[in-house]
Amino acid sequence: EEGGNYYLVDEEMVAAALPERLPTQHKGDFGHVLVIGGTRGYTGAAALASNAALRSGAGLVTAVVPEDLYPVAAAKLTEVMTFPAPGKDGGFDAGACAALMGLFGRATVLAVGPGLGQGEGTVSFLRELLERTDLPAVLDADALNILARDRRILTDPLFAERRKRWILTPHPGEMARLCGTGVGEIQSDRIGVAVRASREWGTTVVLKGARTVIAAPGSPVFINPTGNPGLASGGTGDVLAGLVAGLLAQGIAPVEAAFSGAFIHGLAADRIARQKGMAGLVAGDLLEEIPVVLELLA
Ligand code: NPW
Ligand code: AMP
Ligand code: MG
Repeated sequence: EEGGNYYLVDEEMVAAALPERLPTQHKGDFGHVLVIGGTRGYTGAAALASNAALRSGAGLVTAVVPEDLYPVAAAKLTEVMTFPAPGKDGGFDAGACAALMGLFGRATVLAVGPGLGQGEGTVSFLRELLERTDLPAVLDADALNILARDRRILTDPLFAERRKRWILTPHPGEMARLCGTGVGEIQSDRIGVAVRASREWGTTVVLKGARTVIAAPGSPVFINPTGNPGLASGGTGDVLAGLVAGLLAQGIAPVEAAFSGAFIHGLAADRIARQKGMAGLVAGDLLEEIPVVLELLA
């Protein structure tokens, strides 16, 4: 609630939200995540998000990258499938969406934004993508920066139904851009800002940073107590986006996927920091720790 009424996320809440794995289930039962991002200079972001989705238990993951970067992405990724989208100069073509419609038909959840870039073609591509797919989506990083430049998609009643299936994962800088304000204003009222944004846009909002705030319309507010400044390095947010998308793909409700993802991500970082310290923690370290944390919570 606005005014400071909230729940701290704990192990029991996350354990209750996590999906079971029954003896006869197969990969088709655990969802197919499409990660869309990874443009020139940022292929690592797409790789981190894709691997995190798989490590969270998703059945299938495909990384969709601009076709001229496809060999780079394919070389980085083994269990994750790769799909070359129309593009050039390391970015997506404005009309790339048409070539992806078949893939969307086979997907469960989108994770859009890690390393997406904000080139001219990409901006048009993202707009069309959000207009043409009904899929649940985690929107992160440059997807948020593009929405901040065209807030109509966040406020237009035409998109209200599909926004209910979106989880936005801004860091304070991205939230400041989305709200048209400064980082100071965001940080001085993190709960109020997240609650008002989730109501205004009708989406689940994950306001990242120390003590991540999770807000969704008609839901209590959740604060995540796990995590440490070891997470303050490049790529950790990309891991979170993939992790939340992977949980969402397994049929968890958006707000539960959001708070569970934040909790697991932070707990993984806390366990690594205890062994190796915080300074040298890198985003890739989190990937191998995610299954350990899932097993601990099960
Ligand atoms: P300042 O300095 O305060 O004005 P950006 P990015 C603010 C990809 N990546 N508290 C702060 O602003 C991403 O996926 C790829 C307060 C800061 O300067 C994106 O696509 C990687 N302020 C793209 O790069 C690894 C905070 O925001 C500015 C804050 C750009 O994403 C790296 C930086 O944010 C990266 O993930 C906080 N907690 N956090 C790869 N290996 O491929 C941020 N700010 O300008 O949105 O840039 O987050 O690096
Ligand atoms: P991004 O800025 O998108 O790479 O995301 C950074 C990730 O690290 C988010 O999940 C943040 O919540 C987390 N993070 C960054 N700094 C801290 C901190 N000091 N304490 C806890 N979590 C942090
Ligand atoms: Mg980020």
